[in-house]
Amino acid sequence: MTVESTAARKPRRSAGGKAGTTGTKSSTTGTKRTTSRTAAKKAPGTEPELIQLLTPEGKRIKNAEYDPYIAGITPEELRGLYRDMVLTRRFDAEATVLQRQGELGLWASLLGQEAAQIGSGRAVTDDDYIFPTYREHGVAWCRGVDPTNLLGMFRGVNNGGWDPNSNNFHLYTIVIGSQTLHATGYAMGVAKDGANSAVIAYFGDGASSQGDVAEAFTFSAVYNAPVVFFCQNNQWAISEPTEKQTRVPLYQRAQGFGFPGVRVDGNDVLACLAVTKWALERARNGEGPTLVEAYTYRMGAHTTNDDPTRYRHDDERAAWEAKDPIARLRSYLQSQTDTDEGFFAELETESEALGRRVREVVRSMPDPDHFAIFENVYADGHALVDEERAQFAAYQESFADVEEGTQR
Ligand SMILES: Cc1ncc(C[n+]2csc(CCOP(=O)(O)OP(=O)(O)O)c2C)c(N)n1
Ligand SMILES: [Mg+2]
Repeated sequence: MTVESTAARKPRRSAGGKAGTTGTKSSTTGTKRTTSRTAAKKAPGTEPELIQLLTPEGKRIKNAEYDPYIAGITPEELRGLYRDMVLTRRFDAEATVLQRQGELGLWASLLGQEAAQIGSGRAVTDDDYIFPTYREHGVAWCRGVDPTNLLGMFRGVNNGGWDPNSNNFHLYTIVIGSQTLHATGYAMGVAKDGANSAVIAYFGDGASSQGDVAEAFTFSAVYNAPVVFFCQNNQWAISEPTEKQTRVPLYQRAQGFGFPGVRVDGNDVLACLAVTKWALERARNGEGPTLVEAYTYRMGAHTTNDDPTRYRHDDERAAWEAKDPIARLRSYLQSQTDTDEGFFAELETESEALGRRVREVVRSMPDPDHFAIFENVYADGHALVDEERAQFAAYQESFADVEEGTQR
C-alpha cells in the first residue's frame, strides 16, 4: 500500500498532475478516443495513493506527518470510535428496513462510509459548524443529533427535524453541492468575527462536478476562509462512476484553486480522524481551506429507490467488503488493546436497543398539520404565501365535500 501526502502540500508534480496531463492530451486527439477512455479508468488491482494509518487487516502504519494528530489516543477512545461506527451502521440498517416496510418514503444509506464520517465527525469541536449532504448520518451521530430526528424528513412529516444551531449541524441538503457555498459564506463570516472556529462541508464525488463547488473553492481560497471541504468519494454518483466526473484524482483539484488537497483512506477511521484534525487546525490557524478526499465506497444502493445491480458488478462490492471500516478497527482492538468479548457483546445489546427505539419512534411520529408548510416562510408573513394558504384550504375543503357525499 502506498502511503503518500498530497501533491499539493509537497508540490512535486506540475499543475494538473500525471493523470490530468494524460487526459488533456488524449481528449484533444480525436483518434485517441479509445485510449482516452482507458486512461481514465483505474487499472484493475491498483491501489490509489492515500494516507492510511490502519490497514484492512487492522495493522497500524506509522506516519510521521499525521501520527501526532492521534498520538495518545486511548483504548477507551478507540472503543468509542468503534461503538460510533457500529451504532451508526445499526441505525442505518434499521432505516433501510423501515423504508422497505413503508414507514419511510426514502432512505439514503451510509453503509461502508462509517469510518469517513465518524473519523471526520469526531475531529470537529463543538464550536465548529458542519454543513452536511443527505447521507451524513454518522456525522449527525457524532454531533449529538438524535438519530430519530433524521427520519422525519424521510417519512415526510417535517422539513428537517432539528434546530441547526443547537448542534452546529446544518439541515440535510439535497441540492447537490450547494452546501459548499453555504459553508464558505459561513466560514467567511467566522473569519470576519475573528472567531477561533472552523467550518466543514461534506459533499460527494458527483457533487465535485457542480459549479457551486468550483465557486466555493474559488471564494474560500481567495478569502482564505476557515473551511474544510470533506469529499466522500464513494466511487458512484447514483449510476455514474467517478471516472465520469474527473480525469485527475479529486484531491488534486484543490491545487488549481491554490489550496492543499489530500487523499485519505476513507475506510480507515484513524486516518480520517487525523487528517481532518490537521485540516481543521489549518483553518483555525488562518491558513485557509483544505480539500480532503476520503476514498471510500457506497456499499449499498444510492437510495432505496435505486437498484445498483443494473450498473455495477458484485465483484466490485466484494473487493470493498474486504476493506470494511468496522472489521479493521475490530481486528486492531482485539489484537492491540485489552478489549474483551464482553465489550462486543454489550455493544450488540445496545445496537438492538437502538434499533427498537428507532422503530418505535418512527411509527409513532404524528402526521404534520397540513398548514405547517406555510409557516416560517417569511419572518413577517407575505401576501403570496397567504394567497397560497387560502388556495390550499379551499382544496382541502373540496375533499370534505366528497367525503360527505360518499357518506350520504
Ligand atoms: C443540483 C442537483 N442536481 C441533481 C440532483 C440529483 N441527484 C441527487 S443525488 C445525486 C448524485 C450525487 O452523487 P455524489 O455527489 O457522489 O453523492 P453520493 O450520493 O454518492 O453520496 C444527484 C445527481 C440533485 N439532487 N441536485
Ligand atoms: Mg458519490
